[in-house]
This record gives sequence, structure tokens and C-alpha cells, in this order.
Amino acid sequence: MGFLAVDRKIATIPQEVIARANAKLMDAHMADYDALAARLVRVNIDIEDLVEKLMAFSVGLPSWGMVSGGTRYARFPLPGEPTNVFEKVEDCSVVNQLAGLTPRVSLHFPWDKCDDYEALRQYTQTLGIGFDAINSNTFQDQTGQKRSYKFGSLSHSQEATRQQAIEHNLECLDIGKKLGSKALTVWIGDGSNFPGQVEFTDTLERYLESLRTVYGQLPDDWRLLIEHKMYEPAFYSTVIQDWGTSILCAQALGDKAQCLVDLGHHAPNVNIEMIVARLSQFGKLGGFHFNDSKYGDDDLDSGSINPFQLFLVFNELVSAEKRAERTGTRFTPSYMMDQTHNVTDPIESLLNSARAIAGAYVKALIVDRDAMRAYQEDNDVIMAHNSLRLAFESDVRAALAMARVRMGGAIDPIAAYRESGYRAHKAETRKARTELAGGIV
Ligand SMILES: [Mn+2]
Repeated sequence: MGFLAVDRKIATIPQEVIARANAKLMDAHMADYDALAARLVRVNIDIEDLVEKLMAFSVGLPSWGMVSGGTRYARFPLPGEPTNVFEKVEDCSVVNQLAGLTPRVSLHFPWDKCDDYEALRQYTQTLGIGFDAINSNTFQDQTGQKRSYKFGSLSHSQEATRQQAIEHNLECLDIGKKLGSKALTVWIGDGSNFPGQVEFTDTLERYLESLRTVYGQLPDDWRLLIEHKMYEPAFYSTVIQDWGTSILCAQALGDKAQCLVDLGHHAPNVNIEMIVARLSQFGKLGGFHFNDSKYGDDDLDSGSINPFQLFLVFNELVSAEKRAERTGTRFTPSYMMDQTHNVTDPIESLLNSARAIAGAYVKALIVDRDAMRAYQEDNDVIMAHNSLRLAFESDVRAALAMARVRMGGAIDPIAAYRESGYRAHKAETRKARTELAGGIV
């Protein structure tokens, strides 16, 4: 699962700061680690195997999540937040250095446009960061754009607007090729606000026709990830509204097209882990946007609201991984975060989120699947359920901390980050963003 980290040549946080922070916690950490190891031995799990799997696990960071987000009402900028893509990548490297499991960044265009992509590629590489899926943006109008996306983009009623949206996606492919990305994520805001505004079948047909052109230009080793979302910005109908439409489109396009599941893009109470199981069963689970939500597409920190759901999702992912091992097939979805940080320092939110996501993964790894299957076959409901429940209730923090320490990270990432004074330093050296922008989507 995951990708290998690129060798880091530049440490953004001085390694001695991390070492000093770790020294204060090391005795307690080792005692916790030994206790967890002893507990896991009783259920036939070697903690070293877990730590090794964790170190091979990774999740991509969202470039758009590195700056303070906002709502449709306001955005409250954080002093020292990044002002361009180079500074966003620099902050990503801080997260990766301290948390260890986030060696890639997912860029969003045109937000992350720059003049020299070769310079960006090299700089990013020296920080030990690689590039995850590239995201295209046809849900808002950009300065100087000829045609408006007010009434849609890839599915727009007018051919010239569809063409403009296609060209933007092709431009994203070109940028991604320069950077070494291997996937394009397409999420469109196309839809309608009123019954009767659009014809459902026509809009989907136009979307597919547009996407076929993009798909046709996709390099052989790339994937096209289709991201669905139930509503917003369109409030009556959305063209790619759920996983059903997403998988139909992915099947219509071909093998390189897969579905991307964003945890916040479903109706309340939808069983997302089942969607994960269905998509992976049919080879169409291509990627993930991790976040959490209470009401809608809240883009809150992963694991902050419903950690049990996150665990159940990972339970399906580990199941799919094991099935792929048994059948010799490939199962390599691209794991990424898609969060908006309105009232926290994004680096601290992402450090917490990386821990929550990796924690859900480890807990899914310690589920006794053989025992659970036997209970399922005997219809022993409570014990089958407890197979999951006991894994979820385990405290695996010491295994996570050990993986971080072995990767050069921190036992307590947020404490080490605060001790480093990184943000205060950046508040002095980075120029403040002064525009009174509204929220971020
Ligand atoms: Mn998303």
C-alpha cells in the first residue's frame, strides 16, 4: 500500500529540534511500545510487522489545505501561511518530516500555477516530496477566461465552453507530466439549481464526450480519477452525483478511469465503507479524499468527527489489499487528504489527520480476519462484530509513534512543531496575503 518516500535532502525543521523534543518523551514512549508489543503478542501479532507496514503506508497532502480556508462568509488568514506553490510545498515537507507518512502533495490548477515547473519539481524533490494526482478546476471562473462556467463546464450546453474546460484538463495533464504526477482528478461542479433547468441524460452524455477527449490524451501509466459529489454548488441536481454515476462513467471510459471517493461527498448516513467495497470489488477504486464531516461537505480534519467510520473504511481497504495479494492483482488507490482548515494552523491539522488516518489503517491491520470469517460463517453476530470492535478500541499510538521516530519524525508531532517556532518565523519572512477573498471550496 502506498508509495516509497523520495530521499530527503533538505530538512525544513532542524533535526536537532526533533531530537530534543523526542528525548523528553523517549522513556515513556518505549514503555508504551513494549506494553503494546506484549499485548499484541497475545493475539499473535508482531508489532515490528505493523511498524514496517506503517512505514510503507502513505497519504498525499492537499496543496489547497496548506493555507487557511474559510467558509462562504469569511476567511481568516493565518500569519505566515504560504503565498505560492513553493511555500505550500515547503509546509508539506514540515508535515512529512514530523509525521513521516505524507511524502506527496496533490496540486490544484490554476491555483498552483507557476512560471517554472522544472524548478518546482527539483525543489520539491529536495524536500523529499513527490506529486500525487493533479486536480483541474472548472468550477470557478479565472481572470481572463473567455467563457464562464456559471452554467457548467465539461457538460455545458455550448460546445465552446466545453472545449475550454477540456483544454484546461489537457493543460493539467501537461503540467502533471512535467512534475512526474501519474493521475488527474476531475471534479466538476456542473449541475442545476432548478427542476427543468437541464436534461439529466444530455448533460451526462456531454460530460462523457468531453472526458473521452481528455482520456484519449492520458499517458498509459496515468489514471483518470472521477470524483463524485452529491450536491453543492448545484443544489437540485449534480451531473456526477454519486458512486453509481461515477463507476458507470469510469466503465464507459476504460481501464485507466477509476472512481475517487471523498468522504464528505455523500448523503448523510450513507454507508461509505460499502461503497469502498463495491468499487474495489470491480477494480474501480482509484483514489481517496480523506476528511471528516458532521453535516455536509465540511472538509473537517480526518477522524475528528467519526473515527469509527474511518476505521471501517480502512477495514475494507485492508480487506481489498489482502484479496489483491491472494489473487495477484493490483490494488493501489491513491490516498490523499482533502481538508479545509478554517480555524487551526493547517500544519497542525494535517499532523493530527495523518495520525488519525494511519491509526485507522493500523487498527484495520490488527483485525483478526480469520476469526471474524469463522464467526460470520457460524452467524455468531456479536463475536463477528467484536472482531472489528476490539481492533477499533485498541490503543495503537505507540506503534504510530515508533514508525514516526524511525522515519526521523516526532513522538509528539504537534509539540515538536510548536517548539520549532516554524510558523512564527514564517510570519516574519513571508509576505501576508492581503486580499479579502471569500471562502474556499
Ligand atoms: Mn475532494
